[in-house]
Amino acid sequence: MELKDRLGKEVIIFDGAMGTVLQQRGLKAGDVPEKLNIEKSKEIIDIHKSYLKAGAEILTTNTFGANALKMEEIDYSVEEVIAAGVENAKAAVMESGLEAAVALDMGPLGELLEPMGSLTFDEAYNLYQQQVLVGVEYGADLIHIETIADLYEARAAVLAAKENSNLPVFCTLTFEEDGRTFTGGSIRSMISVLEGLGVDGLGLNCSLGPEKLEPLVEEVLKYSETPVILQANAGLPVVEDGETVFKITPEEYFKPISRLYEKGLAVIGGCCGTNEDFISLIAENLKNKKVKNRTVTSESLVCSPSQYLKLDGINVVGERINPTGKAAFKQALRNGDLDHILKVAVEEVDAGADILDVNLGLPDIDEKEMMVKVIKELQGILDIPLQIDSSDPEVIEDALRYYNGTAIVNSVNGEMKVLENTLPAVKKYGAAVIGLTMDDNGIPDTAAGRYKIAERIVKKGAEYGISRDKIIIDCLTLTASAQQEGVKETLKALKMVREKLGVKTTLGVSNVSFGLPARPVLNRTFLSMALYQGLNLPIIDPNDQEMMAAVKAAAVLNNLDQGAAQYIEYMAENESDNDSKAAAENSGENNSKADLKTVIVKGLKTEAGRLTEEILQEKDALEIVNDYLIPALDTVGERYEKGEIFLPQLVQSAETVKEAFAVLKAEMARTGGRDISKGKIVMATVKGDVHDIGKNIVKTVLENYGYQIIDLGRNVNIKEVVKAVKENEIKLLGLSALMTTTVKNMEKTIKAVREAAPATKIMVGGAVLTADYAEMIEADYYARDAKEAVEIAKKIFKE
Ligand code: THG
Repeated sequence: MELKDRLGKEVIIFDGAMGTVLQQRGLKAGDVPEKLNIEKSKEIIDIHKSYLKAGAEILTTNTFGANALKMEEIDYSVEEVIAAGVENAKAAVMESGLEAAVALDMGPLGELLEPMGSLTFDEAYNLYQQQVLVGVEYGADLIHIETIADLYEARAAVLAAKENSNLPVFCTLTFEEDGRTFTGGSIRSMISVLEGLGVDGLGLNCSLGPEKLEPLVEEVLKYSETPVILQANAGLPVVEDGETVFKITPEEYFKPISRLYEKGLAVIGGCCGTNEDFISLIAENLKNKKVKNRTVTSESLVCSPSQYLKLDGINVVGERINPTGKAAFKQALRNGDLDHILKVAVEEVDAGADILDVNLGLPDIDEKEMMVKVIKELQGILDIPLQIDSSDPEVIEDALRYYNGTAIVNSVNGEMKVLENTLPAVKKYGAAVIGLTMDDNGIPDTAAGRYKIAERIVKKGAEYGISRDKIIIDCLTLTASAQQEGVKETLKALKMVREKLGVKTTLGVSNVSFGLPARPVLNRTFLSMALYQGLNLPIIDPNDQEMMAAVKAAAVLNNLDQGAAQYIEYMAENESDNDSKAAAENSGENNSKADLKTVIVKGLKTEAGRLTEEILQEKDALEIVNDYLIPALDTVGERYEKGEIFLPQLVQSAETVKEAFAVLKAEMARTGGRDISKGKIVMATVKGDVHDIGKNIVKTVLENYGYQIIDLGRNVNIKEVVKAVKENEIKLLGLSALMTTTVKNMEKTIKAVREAAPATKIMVGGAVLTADYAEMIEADYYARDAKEAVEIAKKIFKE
């Protein structure tokens, strides 16, 4: 049977680690494993063969880092390395006489994507595309994307794989113990996004041992309709005598695997620290076994990377990102003033919106370009799902491509042409879609007529492979002043759709009151009536507290908000918000200074620059740094540590402070005032380690706390570090190492610096480091993350 037919029915055995096995065979820190495809192909073929003998049915090519960014450092091209990689795996299959598929392995690119880093989505896509094309040319049987920590990068890789090949695509992400990826991605968002893109297998790899990953894999098994993959590490690596060792035995490794097999795991292999013994134990027990049936909880949901939203109760869609009737918004769109738009968005989120509708339709702007820009900016500062509102299928397609999550498309209607132009993109990106109950003949007068169109949309959706739980029907609000009898038909149609079609419903509520006085009363009453009929997604202005209160109340009265918990919480928060607003107004104080802090916490860059200039009229630069910038960053750091915000928002706030700093620096240059730098820090990623993502994040954050960073880059020689430390009389040095193999070089660097500059304090960080290990290699401080690095710097540079 073909692999694709067996997938999800019979357990499929993957191979185990390549990198750690190569290290055991003498690969040195800093050596590029992919080079060996060409220089030591026999050794690579040997390792593949050992996995085949152990029972692996899929071999992963030794091409984890074979992308153009990483291959810059070696003498071979991406094409040479991947061609050799695929050929080695094929040769192993041939020589062994066993049957196995060859998976083109693609790992992370090694640089962060926007907004956290500088790599664009398109650049990431192009890098992966290049790998896919070579893999296909040389005959890979499937594409395996693995160890990805950023959902956006996973999306780029999966799209590159699917758009440039017909091969099955597997994708596994790497999670930390808190159930999130390094950039804050959640399990549920991963499932929603990858399943939406139509991958053939999804799951987890690397990071922890199978026992620690067990609850996370259970969550995937509970919610993923797609076959589930696990390739865990042989436990967390520990460093003993400068060597990295994985402590778990094959037997210990297999125990949780066998439990997960009972729960429906479909594809099983190993990651760092595993070898043929691990694979052979799995194969002995599970090869060719039937995948256990599991009940999948299928739910309507939309998501951002860090937050998913179950569409099961009442969820408010904020309508304010929309130029209709708003001169200021139109002007902002024409001027490309994104900050105005972002401010509107932040306000809506603060007011309690669950989803934001994004409509940028103005005849005299390039809607497509603007839509992509706004989406990229919005997803850098917010983490609630978006609703793409456009009548142009091309705008929708691009918006869905660059949106890092599962969005709602607003909208299609019952016209065949519209359905045919829009549904393919909805399906391709796994979005949900709003269907308006109108067609070429307009809006039917009767509820039955609208229901019929709703039925047609659901049917057409099914033809494109869009399931009911991704369809939301809008029975269309009519205006009470002009079509009074139509209002009740809308409500009737809504009830029919809810009860008979069983899909979710939405309505733009405020239409109802056009042309009549006291519109809020009509809006609120209509909203309540619609909620009684089962409206799920009211599109409203969330800043209207009465409307929001009606939504919260209806959730209680419809028995959706058990124990009225959310109602009580909302009312309590609202009261205190209103109190503090009133207090601020009464005190008559100009709020712009308090606002600068908020603006930084929210990540509004242009606004931060503008406010800083304003405050400079009254205060000097250093005061601004100490009174506003630092406290704002402290707040952001605390929220990051609590898991309330994630890496994209942390970096965004740091970048926002950069804008404020730029204004302050310009002012210092003009007036020749005091130096606002809080001290000089040298930073470097140690010799042998080319991974500098972590170091770069820490650098950005430290810079924005006011420290001057002398960045020596990555793979830095010991001598170079010593020289920089001595020449600049450095009080604090930061060293980073991501790989277990380079920690040894970190120790050597520390020794050399100690001899040359005994007064310099050294902090260390990196994925594999622990406080214990930092102490062992005689670093002064261990910085778990950027926030801790700041605490250390504060201690060293006490004023
Ligand atoms: N169904 C679906 N989508 C929709 C609608 C709908 N999208 C657009 C609209 N209707 C809902 N969104 C808005 C957005 C802005 C305004 C109203 C509805 C708005 N209204 C002010 C008014 O009502 O007078 C005008 C300006 C102002 O007060 O600032 O701004 O029905 N699927």
